[in-house]
Amino acid sequence: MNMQRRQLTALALALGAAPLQAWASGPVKIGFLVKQPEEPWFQDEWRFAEQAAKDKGFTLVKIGIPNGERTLAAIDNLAAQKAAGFVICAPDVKLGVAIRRAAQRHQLKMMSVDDQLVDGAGKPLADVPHMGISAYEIGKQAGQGLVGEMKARGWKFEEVGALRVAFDPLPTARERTQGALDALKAAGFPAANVVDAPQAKTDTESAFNAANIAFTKNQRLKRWVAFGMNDEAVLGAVRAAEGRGIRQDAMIGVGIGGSQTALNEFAKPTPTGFFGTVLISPKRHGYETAVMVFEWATQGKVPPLLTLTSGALMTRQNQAAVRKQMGL
Ligand code: FCA
Repeated sequence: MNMQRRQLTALALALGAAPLQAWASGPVKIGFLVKQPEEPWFQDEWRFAEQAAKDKGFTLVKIGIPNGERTLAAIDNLAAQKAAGFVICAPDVKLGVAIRRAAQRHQLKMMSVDDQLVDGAGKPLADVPHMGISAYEIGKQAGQGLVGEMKARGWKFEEVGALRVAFDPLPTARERTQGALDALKAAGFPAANVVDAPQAKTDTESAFNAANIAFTKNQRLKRWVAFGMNDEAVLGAVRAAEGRGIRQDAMIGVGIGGSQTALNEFAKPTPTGFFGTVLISPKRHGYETAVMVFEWATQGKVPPLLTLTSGALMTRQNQAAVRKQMGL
């Protein structure tokens, strides 16, 4: 190789190794992809991610990804815009390998939020940094909330039905409801009174439909508690119960989330069967993940592989104090 060629080769290598960002003009772009942009939780996450973008000086690209096709298209779109990376809550965690492959192909930094991606065998993609909730613990807190209120009302466990609004294909959903169930059982609640209501999708309407079927099949029980993966699940159960004349005095629902879905219920002039929720932090999930991907792309700071966040039981009564504690 002559001198000139050697120099050219060295130059090419140096350019190839430069961060992608060197090629792009303008501020760094970070994507934030969520499966259900209409859900208040995800709107809150986006809002806090926007805050991070403002504070750190990057541009946030928000994309709703309701299905697999849209997910892969969104990643291509980010690459075409010369984004540096993205945060993702996928519509189906089993898309994990395809999503990771797409990110690698485009050399995009990627981190998952809320729902941890899995491989073909259902094993978490442990090499993809993830921030999620401590699902089982938070589920337990929901269950303990139900137990506490049943006791406060002097309900006999034997006369109460426990509706588990279930979305078992999603590991975090399964762990959350398992935690709630275990808390009920630990308090002496009879396993025979637990009724499953599997929802087809993770929205209020699907939970409503699932709960309706379960109530129809179990008309002997006149008092109910309800729990599920999020506030939307529990709200669906509460609305279905109301439709059958099971009102606030005969229903205790405790959700998970604490976003607008729950706050709207607490703001109603008369209490509904939506007794409480375990407040989790869209601020941490939105703000911190966006910053982590930004710093990874620009400073090479790799995010922790697994961050699990905690929650706090919030009711109509203590909502202001609990939200404040969580920095909301
Ligand atoms: C999942 C749920 C959301 C929220 C989030 C933390 O993605 O679908 O409702 O609970 O986890």
